[in-house]
Amino acid sequence: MIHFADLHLHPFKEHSHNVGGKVNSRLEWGIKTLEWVSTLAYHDDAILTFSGDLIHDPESMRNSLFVNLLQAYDRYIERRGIDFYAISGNHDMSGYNGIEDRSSSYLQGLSIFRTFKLIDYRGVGLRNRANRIWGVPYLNNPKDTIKLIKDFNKSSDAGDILLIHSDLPGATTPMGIQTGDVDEYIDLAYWKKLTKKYQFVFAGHIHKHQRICENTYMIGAPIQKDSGEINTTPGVIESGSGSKIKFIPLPDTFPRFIRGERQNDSLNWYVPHPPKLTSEVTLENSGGYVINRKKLIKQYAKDTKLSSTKTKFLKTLLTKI
Ligand SMILES: [Mn+2]
Repeated sequence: MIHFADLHLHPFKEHSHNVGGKVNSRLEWGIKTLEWVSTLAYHDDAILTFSGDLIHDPESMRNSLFVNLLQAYDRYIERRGIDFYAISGNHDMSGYNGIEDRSSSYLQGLSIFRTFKLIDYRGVGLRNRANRIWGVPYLNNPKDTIKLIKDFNKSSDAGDILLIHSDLPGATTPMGIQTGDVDEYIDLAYWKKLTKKYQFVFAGHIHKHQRICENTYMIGAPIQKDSGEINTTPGVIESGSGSKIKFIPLPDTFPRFIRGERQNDSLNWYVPHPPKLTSEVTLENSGGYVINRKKLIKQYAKDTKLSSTKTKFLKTLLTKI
């Protein structure tokens, strides 16, 4: 089985650069990632699981995305007969999501495909397997998350698989921030106890691949979604019949974010270095407790090499108010 999450399909404008007359479209790369993932599953044992955030914008879907998604799903998954078990992430749902107050999800629409199984709030049997797979969609209130897993635990068996879209205790974000406990209710010890029945828990939401505890993995994004993920390795998880799993990184033929100026490279997405500040504004050099706005603007203009017209405009804006 191949497990992935957080594809965030979207016609992102930033970095969809035009190189030598050819547009490097980020939506196309997202679709190509879906093709890569489905090809892995096809050569594996034809089962895909998805832990939420297929689409990036929860409110609306661009025309080009709608067509691309349906065609790609049909071509790479439906016609290949790959079973696809999915849950909804916060980006797939347009409103507040609670057990008693459920939001609509884009993924409900994909249920027109024979291979697509939305498993939000339920467990289903896996074809040709003894075990079941259970789905915990993104829930706004962590109390609902606990309630749903406890409910699953009444009928789940040892060795089942759980999909979830949530922060998890002790997880680290792509920017290196530790999320800590998921509010007062879920610390790591509690999480281990709550999910001890499951052979694996595959989570989406945080775009950095990491192991949370013995059975629980944050899968990470299959392709970098923004420059904040510059230091992460995108990819998917492969599980076999045993208890071993393997992380499969996205091939180098796919783009990644790189810090610096664009080199002779039409593939990757370059992110300029932030301007270096030549000096810091302190209480001493800002003119006392009242910050000297003119001095600040002068320093800012120098540091960012701002044009004189823009500097003048900024000065008018910030000193006349
Ligand atoms: Mn998410």
